Amino acid sequence: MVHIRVINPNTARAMTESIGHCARAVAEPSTVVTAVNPSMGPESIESHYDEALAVPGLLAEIAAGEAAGADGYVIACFGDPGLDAARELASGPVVGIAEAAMHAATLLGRDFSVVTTLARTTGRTRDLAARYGFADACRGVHACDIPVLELDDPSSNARKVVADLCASAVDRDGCDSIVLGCAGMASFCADISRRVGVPVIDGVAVATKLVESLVSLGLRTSTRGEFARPGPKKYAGLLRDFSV
Ligand code: 5HY
Repeated sequence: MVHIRVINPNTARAMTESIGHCARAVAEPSTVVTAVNPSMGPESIESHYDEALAVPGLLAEIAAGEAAGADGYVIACFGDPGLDAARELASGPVVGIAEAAMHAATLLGRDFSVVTTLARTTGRTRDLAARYGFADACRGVHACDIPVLELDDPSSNARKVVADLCASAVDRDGCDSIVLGCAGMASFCADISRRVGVPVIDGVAVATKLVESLVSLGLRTSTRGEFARPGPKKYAGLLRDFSV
């Protein structure tokens, strides 16, 4: 039995439920998926400020996972917030959904395009593509300009808007696959795949399977160097409880 803790780093419970549903849909029957979100932090992550303030809550959920015996973790936010810090804290593997989706895309073709939420997040997506070695493979990053929390609001028509943008991205960029740029788009994946004629990649599903595979292979983050557990240190003020 593998226990995976899927962490939605924002505080939107309904979104966490949807993410958990998508992760369980692809996990092995013997895998236990616990979908959680912090009780502190931003209700959605759409800026560098949001992302920075989401990290303490994310790390608190990693610490809670360690206490609960989790074998591995998925960071279910397309900015992969706090990924390095989470790897220092977790005894099992930690995979971000952007990292997972981009790796999968390059296993399925030469290049990919990303369809994300707000235009202001496209820079972060390009930073991650470069960090993961996919700057050349990332043909385009396209924003649908629908806020994260409106993606599951039927009146926003988000599913159609995102599908249309995926189809036009394939035409404009000539990319081999599409990466969905938000955990809130995970439930759109099957419909859009039927429509656009190229692989459409949801990072929640890929990251869940990657963590499951790494755990079943007995593989975890190397603790020899930069991802070794941080030494004891005092933290003051609001963060006083974050001493490790
Ligand atoms: C996400 N924000 O996946 C990102 C998407 C984005 O709250 N969950 C969020 O717009 O960067």
